[in-house]
Amino acid sequence: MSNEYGADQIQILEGLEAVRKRPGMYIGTTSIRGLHHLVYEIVDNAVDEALAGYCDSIDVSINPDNSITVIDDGRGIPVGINKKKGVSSVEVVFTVLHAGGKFGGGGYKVSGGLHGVGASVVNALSEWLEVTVEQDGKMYRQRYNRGKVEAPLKEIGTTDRTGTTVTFLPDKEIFEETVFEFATLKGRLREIAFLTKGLKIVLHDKREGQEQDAEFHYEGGIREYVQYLNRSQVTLYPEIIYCEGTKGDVMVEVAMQHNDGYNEGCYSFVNNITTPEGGTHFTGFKNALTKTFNDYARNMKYLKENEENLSGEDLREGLSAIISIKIPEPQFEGQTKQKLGNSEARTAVDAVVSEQLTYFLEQNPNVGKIIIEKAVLAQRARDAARKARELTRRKSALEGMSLPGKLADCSDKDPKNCEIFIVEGDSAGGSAKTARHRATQAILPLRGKILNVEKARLDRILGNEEIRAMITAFGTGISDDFDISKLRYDKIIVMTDADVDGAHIATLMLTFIYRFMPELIKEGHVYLAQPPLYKVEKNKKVWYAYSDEQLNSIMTEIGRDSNYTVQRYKGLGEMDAEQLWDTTMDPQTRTLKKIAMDEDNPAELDVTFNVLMGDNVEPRREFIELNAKYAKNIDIA
Ligand code: TSJ
Repeated sequence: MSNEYGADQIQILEGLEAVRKRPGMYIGTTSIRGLHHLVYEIVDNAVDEALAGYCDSIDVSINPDNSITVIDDGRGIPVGINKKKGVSSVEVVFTVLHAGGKFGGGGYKVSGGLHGVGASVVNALSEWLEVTVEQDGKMYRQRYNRGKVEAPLKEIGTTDRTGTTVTFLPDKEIFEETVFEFATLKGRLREIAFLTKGLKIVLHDKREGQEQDAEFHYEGGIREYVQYLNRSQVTLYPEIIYCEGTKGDVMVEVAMQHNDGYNEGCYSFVNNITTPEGGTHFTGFKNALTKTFNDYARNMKYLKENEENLSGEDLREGLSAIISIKIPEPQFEGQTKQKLGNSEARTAVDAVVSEQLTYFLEQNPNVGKIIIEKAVLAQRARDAARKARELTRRKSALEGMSLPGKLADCSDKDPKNCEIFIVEGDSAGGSAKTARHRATQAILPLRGKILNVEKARLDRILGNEEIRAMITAFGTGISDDFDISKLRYDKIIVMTDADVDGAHIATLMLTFIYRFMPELIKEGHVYLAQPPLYKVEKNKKVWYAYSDEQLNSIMTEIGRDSNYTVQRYKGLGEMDAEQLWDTTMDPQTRTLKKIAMDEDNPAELDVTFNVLMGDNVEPRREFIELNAKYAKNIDIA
């Protein structure tokens, strides 16, 4: 029977052609984020097999040619002929849009939201893709090129295992970038492993010279996730509060624990996908938490009748929590389609958390007391902060936003042309003021180490002079008052010494920006300046080296035996204005690192900052990792 050019096949080709024409409609973006989404999409299919109870382990490899291989030990995609389409179910999965999991029977298909668009989308956007199925002692294989079938699924041998293996090479015609980042994949795979208790996920980087592996396997699931979030914090009690239950079609799982810090670290997920904007499930959690703790505080007489209720914010100060639900048909709302809309999710989470948290508090009154005491302190501090803030707001309104005295502002009034250098130390600030291009470059020198915002409450943070100087210079306001349209500079460039202290100061500044103005980072306005480490001179010619490797190659170039000098820069202050301009500030020749963040894994980034700034860790090594992960070299020249 040969119906290769039947109506179905023509429709399929048109479908995949549409994906190639408008990839953004299917994966959101063709940037590196979209590239990583291809991996998540394939992995999600294997995770569904794990959720159905048939798969224990998933193995992901970045191959030397930058293709990706995903292997699971599930049942294998069904190989039989699909009656409706007249081809194998495997071929249906890879060629029909939205086909994933809709064949066969039973099973609890939960992929949704941004992912779950189907393996066919990955296929359409890959130069080639190869699938191998091992099932009932036999091995089957099929290959595709840019979504087009090479030949029908073929039996190629025997096997004693079962599972599915998919290898694909993202299409260079489609993606702006085709080099995968190990750290990004690692972060998301760790997250999936936390959210899917018992599932083992291994990641291999097989690219030459950067071979490495990571393995994730959490029998405790989201309980271990909360421990991980609090790993560099001082926790207020050893227990992880855990609630689990199903209401109607909604499966609810919540884990939480307070630390002695001031940040709220609550992350919600729907079908394993992060919902940074929350939604009904998160609202249900917050409602249950606030009501249960207030009822408890009144019953236990921690709150007197004339005292105000504790607010949700007070109760969530220092709280690390994971809210994970599984729902058959998630509805996403809002501009970015990241906010859950299903009202049954709110009632389900509210019911499960209210019931089980009440029970937990009855069983653990000592924990209840600690949490209420923390919230009462938070309530008092919040009142003080509100007053401090109103004061600064009124002040800035009265003074018409007077700029900080130390700021050497630029003269150009169009923010698009302007940049501000936040400079460590008064002496480097002085050189920078001399060196700068006055029309477009502003300089704000900061004295010494700025306040660590991870270790202070809002009232103290807003009382800090260096921080207030940054807030007024940027012009945007902070937190709820933040307004990006008021940004006074297109680029905010943090310029510190190229040593451990400088890295620490840069991290303090980035932490402040991240906590109070995260949109600046999301929108790509924040950069790190890259001062040189060495100056090499020979016969009045000068070279600058920004790394040890670069120094080595310069030395090789000029010959080590000849007459030269090498100067190691210890700080910005050792450069005169001209050198600072030439090496670090001149837009024509400098290199900047843009600070970026992985929006698919906000929890990881939050935790990176509190690990960096916490007491328990030596920050330098992690800071270098942070740079490697979130900062990209961009040459402006
Ligand atoms: F979709 C895919 F190709 F991207 C993909 C699917 C990739 C990988 C790595 C794994 C999988 C996959 C699919 N693993 N396991 C499955 N399972 C099924 O497709 C399956 C097997 C049996 C039955 C059944 O009802 O008997 C149903 C399903 C959905």
